[in-house]
This record gives sequence, structure tokens and C-alpha cells, in this order.
Amino acid sequence: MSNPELRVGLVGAGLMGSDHAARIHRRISGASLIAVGDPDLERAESAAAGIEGCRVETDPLKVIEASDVDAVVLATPGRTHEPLLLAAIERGIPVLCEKPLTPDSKSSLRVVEAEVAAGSRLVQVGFMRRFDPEYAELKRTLDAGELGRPLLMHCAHRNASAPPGFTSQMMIFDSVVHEFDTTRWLLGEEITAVSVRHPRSTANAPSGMIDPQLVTIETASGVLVTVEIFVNCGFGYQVRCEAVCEGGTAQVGGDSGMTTHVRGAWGGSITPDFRPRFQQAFDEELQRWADAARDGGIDGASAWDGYAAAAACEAGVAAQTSGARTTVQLVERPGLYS
Ligand code: ISE
Repeated sequence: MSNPELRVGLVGAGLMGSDHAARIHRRISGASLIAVGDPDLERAESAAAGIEGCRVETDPLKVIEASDVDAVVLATPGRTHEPLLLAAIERGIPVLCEKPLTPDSKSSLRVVEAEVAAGSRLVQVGFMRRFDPEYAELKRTLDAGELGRPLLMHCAHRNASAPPGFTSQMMIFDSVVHEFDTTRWLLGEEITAVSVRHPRSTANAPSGMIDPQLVTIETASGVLVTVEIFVNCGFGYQVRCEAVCEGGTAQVGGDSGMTTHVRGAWGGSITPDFRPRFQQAFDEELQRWADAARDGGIDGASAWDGYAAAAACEAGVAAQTSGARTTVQLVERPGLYS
């Protein structure tokens, strides 16, 4: 590594941001958190509390532009990302950007174009499932061709309950965005079309919300992927994926861990939300990002991946509204991402 210690600036001290602050401080080696920026001073102070030498700012740009900040973790809402990402690219420093890259494909493309103009990949999108041990094993198995050609994938993405203000559209661009990314990553190809159907809604959903929904994803080589997205399933957090290939199937996300046998019943527990379920993935993601950032680069989903996911989300939301199969529009992939 060229630099002994990566000096990280965190922008956004909400749920994910404060989680990452604690992670960098306690579990990541070769990196230290030196600044936290959030317009809400109290939140910034609470994320920085107990981290020696970590200062706080209310202007996020001050963190990105500080000469002692080597790399940035960006965990503000997606609609604020574009100018912050462009500022980091301008400074030539690596950024780990929580998903989404930006809220729509046009603004995501502007980030891609800025990177292309700068000539290096600096932006990594926080698609953490790529670092989950089970998903990584599925990827290795598919890549090795052990099961033959993939034909279908069946995914289920269930949240115990949706946060207040969560909408039917957000189920596509905030939740299914993960399946758009895992589909592209696992299969190594682009998504060409998206369709959305739905059964009657659960009585547990707020009025007007369509929950669950069934999303069908088509890929360039002809694989079909079904995604059940159910954000008020009530019983816990569950993310599953089964790949059906010519020579066999492989499934991840089956409940594992300790089982008990008590009072005439057997069973185990279900994680309540995505943070405990994907904790190992987040740790691995941050560690590998910090290792790559010390050399000025990234190690994970690129700005192109963020743009392609945004384009798939747009098609998904359009398909949800129209009820029609909707094709995904992508520009030609720049050489920087080949
Ligand atoms: C949330 O934003 C996430 O990223 C979680 O991983 C996902 O399961 C959830 O549905 C999203 O709202």
C-alpha cells in the first residue's frame, strides 16, 4: 500500500452513515475517520463521538474539499449525491457512495462522464450484497460453470415493515435496485427489460401501497429473473436467490444459524432488518474499499454499475405505472468500465 493509513471523511450521519462511522472506527484496519459532515450538527457530533481526532462540519463539501481527507464515504440521501460526487471526482479522491448513485439515469450518466473525463474509476456504489459470503459463493459457482448455463433466477426480498413515507415506487428504486445489481453482477450481463405485476395487497401495507409486487427482469442473453418484493411481510427480514441452471440449482439466503428444539417445536431466529443480515457484507465492503482507496482506487460496483441500476429502476417504475413490459435504455459502455 502506498499510504500507511487512509484518512476518511464521512458525509451523512444518518442510519447508514453512523453505522459506517462505528465500523470504520472499530472494525476496519488501515483507515481512520477524521471528519464527519452533516447539516444536522447534533447527528454529526453523535456519529463522531468517542472517535479521537474526528472533527465535525455542517457543510458536507468542507469534508470533501479538505486537503487532509484521502477518501470519502457518502451516506446522504441519493438526491444530494451528484454535486458531492462531482466534487470528489474533481479532487481525484475515491468515494464509497451508498446506493443509489443518483436518483435517475441522466444524473448518473453525468457522474460516469465526469469519471471518464478524469480518466479513473473513483466512485464505488455501496451494493453490499456483492460482499456477502453466500452471494460471493453463488457468483463463484456460476462463474466456474459448475451448474451449466443459468436459465432462471427466483428472488425474494422481504422487509418486516416499510419505514413511514415508503411508496410503491420506492419498492422498485430503493429495494429491487439490489436485485437489479445482483442480477447484472451474478450473470455478468446487462438487463434489457423489466415488467411488474402484483397480487392483491397485504392488509399490513399503508392504504394506497401496492405490496407485494412481482418484478420480472430480462437479461441480454435471455435469462429470466423473478423478484418478489414484499416490504410489509411482518415476520422479519429475508433475502433469497435461487439460480436455476442447465445442470442444477443453487440457492442463497436460506435461513441458517442455530436451531432450537423446545416445547414440542423446532426453529431459529430471523434477522429483523438489513443491517444485521448484511453486517459481514458491510464489513468486508468497507475493508476492501479502504484497501483499494489507499492505492487511489475502488473495489466493488462502479459508477457504470450505479448508472445501469438507475436505468433499470427507471424502466421498473415505468413498467409499474403502465403495466407494460418496458425496455431498459443504456448508452454505450465507455472503455473505462470494460
Ligand atoms: C433499504 O434501503 C436497503 O437498502 C435494504 O437493503 C433493502 O432490503 C430495503 O428494502 C431498502 O429499503
